[in-house]
Amino acid sequence: MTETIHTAPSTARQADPFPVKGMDAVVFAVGNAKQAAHYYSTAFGMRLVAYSGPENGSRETASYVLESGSARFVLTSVIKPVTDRGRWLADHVAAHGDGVIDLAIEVPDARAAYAYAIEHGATGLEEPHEVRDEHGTVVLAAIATYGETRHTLVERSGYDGPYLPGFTAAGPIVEPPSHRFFQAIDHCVGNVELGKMDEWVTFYNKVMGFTNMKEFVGDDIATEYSALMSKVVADGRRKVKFPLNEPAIARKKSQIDEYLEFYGGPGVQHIALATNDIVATVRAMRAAGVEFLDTPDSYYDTLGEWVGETRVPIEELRELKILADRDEDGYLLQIFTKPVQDRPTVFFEMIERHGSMGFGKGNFKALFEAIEREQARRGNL
Ligand code: TYF
Ligand code: FE
Repeated sequence: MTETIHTAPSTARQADPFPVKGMDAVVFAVGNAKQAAHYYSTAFGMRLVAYSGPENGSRETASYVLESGSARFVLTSVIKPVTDRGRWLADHVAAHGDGVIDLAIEVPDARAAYAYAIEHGATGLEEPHEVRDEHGTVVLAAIATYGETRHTLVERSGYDGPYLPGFTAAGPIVEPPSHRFFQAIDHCVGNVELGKMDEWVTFYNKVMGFTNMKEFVGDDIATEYSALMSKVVADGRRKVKFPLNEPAIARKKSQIDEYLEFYGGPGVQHIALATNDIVATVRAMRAAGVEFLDTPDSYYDTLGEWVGETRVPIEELRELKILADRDEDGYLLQIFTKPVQDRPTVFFEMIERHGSMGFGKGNFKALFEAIEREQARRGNL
């Protein structure tokens, strides 16, 4: 069951303790960034905009920056570890496989954000420091979050380079689609260990002043079919939304346990990407070879009765296996990819919102059953 809780600040006039502009980037450490950049270009319709590697002074790592609207991915690989940073990256890929190392957040004032976080109990990883080139100055700082994941705090203050100092502009790998597959990052989900979800919710409440969104999955629903518990934290203006999952003890092995086992600890589970045309996006991504979770036909037999009218006819949702959900604010359409690497770890969600601020709780049963069918195919259930 989902319940409603109210944790909004007591007065609307209260200043935002931790102002956030939005997600700056999702940074992945991967085994082969050159090939990953190709995948996100051809299969996700992203555009390569910047590069850092041996050709422009980075002898240890290669990084590719891809964009789709306001969404930015950075893909980094080690070429030859020399420094502690290079060895850490190589070890990270060895331990976790391809994964997210940084959910970078754009803030108006990185020094103030870092000071607030540290004062409220965060572990500092990088003190605020300026980096500059001919395009201007960026202030960076970083704090630790779950697992080996970090939040870099990025203050861009008018910087007009293609990404950060050290990166040079790069052309697209293939001609990007005329209509973007997605326009923004909607939310970024973390998996943490059994019993740790509330600790991480409290971490975001205290360290970043984030508040809880009303939708969450409790242990009653968890043991019935979902095998996970989930709560969502977000900044005051709902620019960044971070659901946090922990496994629940159910009859079967939780999908979250499977992730923790194969990732080797807590980390980012899925990135949801906001699209304004999920039908065209799913058609194009399927044509490019992206695999999505299957949804049984029976889901669509009763969908119309409870979800009502949506922009997309039910028959088209059925054909493409797109899920729909409705709440008091509106509806949403969503679909989930299968894991995008050999390890059953990171996956993506495509989401088209029409008023609903939720995460698709009406779909949890169908979704989690689909995930469990895949888990069984892998022999992990
Ligand atoms: O982000 C969310 O909360 C939804 C639902 O393993 C969800 O996308 C939760 C857990 C999960 C897959 C999806
Ligand atoms: Fe999601």
